[in-house]
Amino acid sequence: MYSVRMRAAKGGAHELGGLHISGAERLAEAGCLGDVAKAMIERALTHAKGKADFIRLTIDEVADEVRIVPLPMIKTIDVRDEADGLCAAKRILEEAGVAQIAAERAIAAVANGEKNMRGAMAVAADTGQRVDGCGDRGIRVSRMDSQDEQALQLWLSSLGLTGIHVREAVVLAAKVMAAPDVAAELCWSDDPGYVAGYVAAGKTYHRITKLKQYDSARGGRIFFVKPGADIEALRGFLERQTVLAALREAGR
Ligand code: WAQ
Ligand code: MG
Repeated sequence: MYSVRMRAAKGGAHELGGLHISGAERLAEAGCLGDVAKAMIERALTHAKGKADFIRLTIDEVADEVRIVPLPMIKTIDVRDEADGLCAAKRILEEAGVAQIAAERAIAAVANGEKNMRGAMAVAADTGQRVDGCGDRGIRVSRMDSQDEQALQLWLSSLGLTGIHVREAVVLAAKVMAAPDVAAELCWSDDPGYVAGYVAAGKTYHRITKLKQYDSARGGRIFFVKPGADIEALRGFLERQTVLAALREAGR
């Protein structure tokens, strides 16, 4: 099996100040690499945020042991507007043990950040202080995929959920929820036309139908980590451990 990762930017490479356009990560057998790579390149060239002028594709064989993790349950919370959505997000975060100040700081960091990151910020669940030390890049979760893509697609469509955003987000959230010391994750897309986001905590992916205004290109991800967490171990798991997310593991 191979890990395939893509990151694309406009105005030059990310590390040279380019604007992040799109990223993707999959696991694939050798025979599927061409198709997976092709789909990723197309995505970078046809993205709503603009046409990438920098595309970095990385493919490497997965040699280490693969961990199977459960997919979360999905619960949709229908909200009127983004203010209601953010209220719902704060409530769920607090139930997950995130301090109010930490939730508010994190939301402000995503909503007002002057530049979108290609990765996620890790912040302390008690204070909201940034703990990852990864700067503009953040922690990029990779080396994950579904264990059975067809089963995942069937399950999502049975819930009325189609489209790539949810599919990718639940797989990512499954890995994040299996990580050591993560209390919760908050995310909303940077795609201007995609306003839904989620809070993942415990075994549940709480979809919130509006977390930002339509047409806004501001989005991001925050991992709330428990006090005393080993950040290097967390980052190692999120960036390097190969993970397959499974329905069966979740008892469904
Ligand atoms: N690792 C860490 N952070 C990431 C990753 C990753 N692999 N991929 C994206 N991010 C961060 C990065 O800061 C992006 O700017 C931000 O998240 C948003 O990424 O159920 O599409 O890929 O309908 O635009 C939520 C689905 C979709 C809600 C979220 O995020 C639903 C989405 P995007
Ligand atoms: Mg995006």
